[in-house]
Amino acid sequence: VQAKRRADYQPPAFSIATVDLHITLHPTETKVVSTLAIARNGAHNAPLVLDGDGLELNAIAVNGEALSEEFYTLGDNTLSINSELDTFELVITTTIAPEHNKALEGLYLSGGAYCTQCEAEGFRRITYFMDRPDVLSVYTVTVVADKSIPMLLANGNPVDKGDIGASSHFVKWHDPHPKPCYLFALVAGDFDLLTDSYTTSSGKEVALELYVDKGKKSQGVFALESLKRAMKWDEDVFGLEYDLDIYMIVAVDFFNMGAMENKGLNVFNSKFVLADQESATDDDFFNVESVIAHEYFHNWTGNRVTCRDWFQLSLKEGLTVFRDQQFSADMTSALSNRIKHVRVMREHQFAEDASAMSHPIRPEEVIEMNNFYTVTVYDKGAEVIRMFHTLLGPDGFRRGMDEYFKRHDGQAVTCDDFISAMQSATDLDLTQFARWYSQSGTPVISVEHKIQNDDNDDVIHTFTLSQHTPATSDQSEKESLYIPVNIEIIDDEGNTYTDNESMIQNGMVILNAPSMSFTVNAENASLTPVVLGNFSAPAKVENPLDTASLLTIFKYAKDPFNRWDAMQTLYDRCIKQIEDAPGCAISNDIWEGIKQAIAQEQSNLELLGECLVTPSFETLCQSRSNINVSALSKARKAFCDQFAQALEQELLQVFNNIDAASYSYTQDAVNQRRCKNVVLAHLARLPQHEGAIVAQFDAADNMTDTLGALRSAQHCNSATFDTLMARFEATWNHDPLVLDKWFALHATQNRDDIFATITMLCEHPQFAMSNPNRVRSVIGSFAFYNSERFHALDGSGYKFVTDYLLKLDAVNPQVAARIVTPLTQWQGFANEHQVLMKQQLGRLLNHKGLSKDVFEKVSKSLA
Ligand code: B3K
Ligand code: ZN
Repeated sequence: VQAKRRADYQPPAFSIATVDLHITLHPTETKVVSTLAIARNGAHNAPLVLDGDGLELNAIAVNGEALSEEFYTLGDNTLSINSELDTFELVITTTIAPEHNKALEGLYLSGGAYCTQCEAEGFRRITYFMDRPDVLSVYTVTVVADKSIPMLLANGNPVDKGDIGASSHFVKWHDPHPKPCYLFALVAGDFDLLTDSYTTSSGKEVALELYVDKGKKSQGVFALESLKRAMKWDEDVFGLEYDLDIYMIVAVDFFNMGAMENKGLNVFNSKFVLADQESATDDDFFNVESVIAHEYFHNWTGNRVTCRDWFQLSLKEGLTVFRDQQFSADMTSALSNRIKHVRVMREHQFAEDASAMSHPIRPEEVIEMNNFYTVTVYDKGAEVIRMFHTLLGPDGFRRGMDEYFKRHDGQAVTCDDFISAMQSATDLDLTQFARWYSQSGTPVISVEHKIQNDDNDDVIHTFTLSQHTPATSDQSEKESLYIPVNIEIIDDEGNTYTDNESMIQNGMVILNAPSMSFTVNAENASLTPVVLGNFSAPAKVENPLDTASLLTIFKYAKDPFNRWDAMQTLYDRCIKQIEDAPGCAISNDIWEGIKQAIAQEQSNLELLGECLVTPSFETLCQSRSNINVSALSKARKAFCDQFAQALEQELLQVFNNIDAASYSYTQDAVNQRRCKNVVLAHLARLPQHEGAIVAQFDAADNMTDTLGALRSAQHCNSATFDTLMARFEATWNHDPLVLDKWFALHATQNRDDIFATITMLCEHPQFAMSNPNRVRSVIGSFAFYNSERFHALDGSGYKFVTDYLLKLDAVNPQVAARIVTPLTQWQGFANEHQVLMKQQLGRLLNHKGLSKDVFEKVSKSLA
């Protein structure tokens, strides 16, 4: 298996101005006739090399004449055309079998509907083509199918339709915008259709169409409203308007990822479209709105300006994630969004950077591109864009974006092109900043605080910030990064201090050397440095503060993120204390401090709710090494139990004070439900509150509260949990998307018969290995979130997942390669764990016929 390297990029030897596809759909014999206008780029005599995968080649013609065999070579995954012509028309006819396509890449059947997924390299599974993002063409697509399939969709605008004989029909589509083939899409099926329209700021009317499974129309309303909000927001904030007459979204049940931004024809995992009060949680609503927006925003950041090669993926993904985050913050709340994204960074991205899969947001080397749709490229990529935004300010950032579109509209470009557009909008020198694109790993910012008396007996506080990025598996040498660090210096009465050197500008210092210092004069005051406000850089912080200082930060810091984070650090410390001395009791001072914090935030349920969440097991792992899973889990559990006992009255009071106004999906109502359910999960650790859980389950008129009750019941005795779960299943058995929540709750239970349970789940009538959502809910939830059972020291969890992956890999390598992730991240765990994990990785590596997706991750992890 050969890796590709970023450094080896070569511009395409040919261009393809137009693509005319004529596709006659059939489950096992779909015929694809592709007519390409080919032109040689420059003077050379290399053959035209086209990519192809799993295609049956039927015919090739050049300029209307069948091409005889001596003029082409058919390789395993290529078709090379040897022509001396500089321009010619190439017609290629191939046959494919969508029904047999279980990898869900290329053209496949999803519950009776045809649909496509071409990013990253799926177009080569439809026809021979230069399957790379820097070949841009204008597409005309004719879709032909039996009349039993009424809706035939492709990119762009419909330009013709009609009957073919008595039983077939066709629709012809034209997309005037040149695009790379990864943005091609075709959908054909029988759907319910929701329609609407949107008038752009320049007065253009756009038809909006949302296609959902029959009977699900009412569950599509929220998605369509979200789309309109996203269209408006992109006009308001970035001056970007939609550019076709029609925008279509199709929801399908079988999908490897969240959604896909195909030009004018987004294809979505139905999980990110369908939502209503009864079946969707507040998180589901949030995700629908944010994914709808994300794919819409790609129309400019991704489609109009696309990537030159796949190493540049963060060019569109990091930027588009940042844009959807800003949108969500504007639609909902900045604080809870920030906390949500920081949790993703700490739980998943930091873990990736600490593993053998560590890579910069612009990777250097790739075997299977689908493996690089990662939290690093996406979420750390978005953090890097956020730093541009922080450094340039909203206006500077907008100027940079305007310049980016002015320079590159209609082009396939690189991350360096983006940086250079941003550079044109600022006097800051971004040269060092650009290292964020090439350097992997999580920088650690250490804070040192020294107190001295000077000659005049003034008290001088010296604060030193230093940065250090530990070596990663892909890079041993690290350089200093350019890090914007939001900072406040406060005393224990909440007064703010300025520094003598004016290093702090607008609440921020720039740490661009191994270390930097500044001083503050303060008489009779104990000062606390409050560092990395709003998570101003994707870094870890080591700031040796005592408990009192953490509580001071909670009380007085201006930055609400820091206030939340101080509580997280406090909890982490307490858990550490119990790890070091199992059985020890957390001191009363701390409980008193937390009680005061709760009292202070009675009216701010948003912050209060988040502050009452204890750090997840996965987050705790990131500040530890040599982890014994059972010891850490036990310590976390012991802390949570003490928490519930010590704070029972305060928690109850919060719970009872939140009055259940009638259901609405508004930020206030979301904050209330969130806070109430967080509190309920704490109370669930005390047997006397079991009644409250059952009562909430009985009374709930929305999925957030139903699921909140079920999650809490995970802490109750198993009979109660089982009863509620059985009731839930009876209600939702018909709806697999809702049942996914039930699957996940079962799979994350810490119980002795967990494997019997999972085996039963896999035999459930609604479960299918061919459906990625189901597999993620059962096997993914177990591997990622059932830490105690997955990491059991008899090796049973690792083996169970491996056994499953061996089967899954033959069906859907992309999903298998995602779920193998926790097994590959053995680095932080104690040796007993490591040995067992590597044993199973070894089994995978030795497996005959292993996909290159899984091979890439497993071989790196064992290297
Ligand atoms: N661009 C797609 C992801 C494609 C995944 C390919 N394996 C979704 C998105 O980020 O918007
Ligand atoms: Zn995206």
